[in-house]
Amino acid sequence: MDGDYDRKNRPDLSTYWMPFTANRQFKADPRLLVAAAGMYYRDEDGREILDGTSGLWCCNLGHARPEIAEAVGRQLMTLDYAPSFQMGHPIAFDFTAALAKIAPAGLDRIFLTNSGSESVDTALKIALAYHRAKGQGQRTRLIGREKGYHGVGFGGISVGGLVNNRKTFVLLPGADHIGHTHDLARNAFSRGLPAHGAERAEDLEQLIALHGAETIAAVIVEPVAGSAGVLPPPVGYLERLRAICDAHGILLIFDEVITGFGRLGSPFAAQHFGVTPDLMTTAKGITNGVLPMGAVFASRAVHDALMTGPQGAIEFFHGYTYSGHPVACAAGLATLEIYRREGLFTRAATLSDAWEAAAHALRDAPHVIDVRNIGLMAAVELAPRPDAPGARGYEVLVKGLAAGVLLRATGDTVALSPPLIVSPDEIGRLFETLRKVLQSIQ
Ligand code: PXG
Ligand code: PLP
Repeated sequence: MDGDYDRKNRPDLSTYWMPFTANRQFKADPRLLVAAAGMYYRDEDGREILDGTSGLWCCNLGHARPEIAEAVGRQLMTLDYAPSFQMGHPIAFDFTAALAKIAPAGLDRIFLTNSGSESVDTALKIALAYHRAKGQGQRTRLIGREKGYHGVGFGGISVGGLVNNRKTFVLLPGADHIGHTHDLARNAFSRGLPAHGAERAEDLEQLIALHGAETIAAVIVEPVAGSAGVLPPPVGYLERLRAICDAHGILLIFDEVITGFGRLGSPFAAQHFGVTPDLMTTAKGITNGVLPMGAVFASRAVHDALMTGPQGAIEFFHGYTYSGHPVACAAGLATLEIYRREGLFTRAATLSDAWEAAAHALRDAPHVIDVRNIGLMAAVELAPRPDAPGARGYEVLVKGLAAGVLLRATGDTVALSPPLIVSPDEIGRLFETLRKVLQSIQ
């Protein structure tokens, strides 16, 4: 691991307004990562920290991959930036062609963005444009799900279902939500997909009865809810959502920002579950997290519906300065090549039995009220302290770092999603360390 950070030179922390962070608490007692390689981060004190979360669910190949660094360096010196509006450059086409090869059947028309949030807002806008192009411009309603996370754009928070991300802001008119599928009473300690809850998909029928299908443009769900604390879909649930959308002409969007790029043992969750959406949003693992990049995969039917009007007309008034950024495309191409060469799209499937066993071994650890797992994702849900919800989760994060593992805490749920290169030994160490941390806290 490179890096010659000296703690004595710690920067002034005051100018950086940090995202989704308790800024004052952090700056009083900061946690700084200064280098990374393979499965490990290094902190300010030179200690190695096992990456139990792929950074923020994005570094699926582990850290400091030389092939990616070399591809990025080469691209920077060949074509560092070029505009993508009414202009093109080859590597963006190469990259979408490579993405199309691993895409779910038929989802091979690909719009490039720079993040999951941008992918979500792009997909929602495509859905609206699609219906308008089909003469159904009254379909403007966008449906999300309780506990959903779809990034932080105004579209994404409108269909999102996490109250803290919504309540401060104004939201898109007409957005509505189906119910979440978190059901501890019936499903606690399920291994893989929970048995109960497919009937929650019928919430969509209720919204259709309430609003009229002819007002609804799209439904967006994460195939496995990630930020909410790893909620795999109940058996039969996604199939039912697909069927209801089909029956009513509603587009189905899978938000695969976390589940994409091998997390479940297939390139995408759509393939893992055998359910194909009309639009699919991705980011994160698309470049192994090393440069910002996102992609929206659209079906030919959706794409082709917009390819109308005069030849010289711009079909979709949307795009980002950095859509198809050549350097991010170079990182993405190198990333896809490593997934392919090392068989990492299916590695989560190979490891998932061992992963499941290690996760569920925590069933009897202190404070644990649920363990959930699928592919190489898991969550350990803790009973909240009656007076301080979230405090236990935060303490696990801090004590986990001190014990040498990076975990993710959302509220009192601890989430794990290591790089797909994780070894069986490291899986054991992740969960054993978590057990010791749980034993050490109140
Ligand atoms: N959709 C989904 C399903 C996501 O998980 C986004 C959209 C937004 O992506 P960007 O690239 O704009 O952040 C995400 C991102 C967490 C956590 O705490 C989850 C995400 C990001 C940061 C933290 O679990 N997911
Ligand atoms: N704001 C201003 C003033 C701009 O000129 C632009 C892009 O040209 C944007 C916002 C959007 O930036 P981006 O394309 O990077 O999303």
